[in-house]
Amino acid sequence: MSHPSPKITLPDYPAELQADPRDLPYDKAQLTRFYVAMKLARTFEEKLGALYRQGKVNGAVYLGMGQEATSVGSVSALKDGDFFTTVARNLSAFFYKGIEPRDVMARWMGKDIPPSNGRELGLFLADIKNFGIPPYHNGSMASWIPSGAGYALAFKLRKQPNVMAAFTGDGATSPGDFYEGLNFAAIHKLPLVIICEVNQFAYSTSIAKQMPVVNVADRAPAFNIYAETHFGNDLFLVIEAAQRGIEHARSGKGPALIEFKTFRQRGHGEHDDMAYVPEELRDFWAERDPIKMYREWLLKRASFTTSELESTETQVEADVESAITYAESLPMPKPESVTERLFAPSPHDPDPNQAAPYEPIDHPSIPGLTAAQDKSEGGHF
Ligand SMILES: Cc1ncc(C[n+]2csc(CCOP(=O)(O)OP(=O)(O)O)c2C)c(N)n1
Ligand SMILES: [Mg+2]
Repeated sequence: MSHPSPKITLPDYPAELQADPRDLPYDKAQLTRFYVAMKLARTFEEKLGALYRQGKVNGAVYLGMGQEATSVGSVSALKDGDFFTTVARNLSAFFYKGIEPRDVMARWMGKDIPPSNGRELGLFLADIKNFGIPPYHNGSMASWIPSGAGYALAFKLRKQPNVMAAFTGDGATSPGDFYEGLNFAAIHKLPLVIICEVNQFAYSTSIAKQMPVVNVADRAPAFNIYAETHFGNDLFLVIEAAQRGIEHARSGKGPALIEFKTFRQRGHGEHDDMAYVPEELRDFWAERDPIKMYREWLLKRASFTTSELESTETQVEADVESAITYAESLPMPKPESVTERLFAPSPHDPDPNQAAPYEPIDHPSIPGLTAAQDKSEGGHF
């Protein structure tokens, strides 16, 4: 089936990073950390897509290729004790924070490791204690905005100087949860930061077909909140904008909505061939690939050498290969354990050592209908 390309207007984004290294507070180790997180996610996802096609990954696979700068730049602006929630396309944020590739790979393969023991997709990672990632939602689009507002409310009530950063897609700014959550956060001036990754599509629906405004930030006046819009493939622009939004929220002035224009380089999931995405749009964003741009900047402006970057890339590939070997070596969960650990224990759970609270009723006081009383004609409604 052919898909006629709609007429599109391409934005005027440069194909190279603009920052002057002399103005930046980052040493070589930090610049390398940004690169490793982005490159590791890209390499991992390329392999993950291949494993999916080989039938080695359970369920659907969703990738964040093309959005690495928005993820890494935004989480790099968080401080100790801040929380963040991600959706499907923020693997590079996990790697920046130090989550091990082998643990992520084992989850994608449904292996029997904690904390979920094969019970959820690799992308739904949660680890508050080590990484500040709370278990955020049930997969329903934008539900993480009201639950994010809840975490932000907890910070405020505890007088804790932290923020809750919620990554969200462009499509997720249309459902009702987005409005209710942001409205509540705005009224109570909660430290909630929405990092909106506008990757041009929600499934196969383009932005123009699901938003009556051009920018997500154009929705902000409805909540009277702070908002900015930027090109999201320039790592340093992302970092600066995220820092402003995060510090705004931290200072008690209420939520911030930081919008980054970027591109989903793959389909919604790996089952989607993205045939509906015009060639012109793909080419435009391929030239502005965030990792390609950052790599060129490191070489041209930050005095990294090709051999330094190549050895980093070799190491990244080796790390992904060992993650796969490790994940493949792990056992699958035992089938008989399928009903275990579905719910966390509650203080209201009945005590299994006590007698049942109600005895079974052997002689109910309401008698059954006699044949003459029964008008049901044998049927049931
Ligand atoms: C309430 C609800 N409706 C529909 C879906 C199915 N769904 C999952 S992701 C998605 C599109 C998300 O688009 P966007 O927010 O732009 O994020 P992206 O996938 O582009 O990162 C849809 C419609 C859902 N999860 N929840
Ligand atoms: Mg989207």
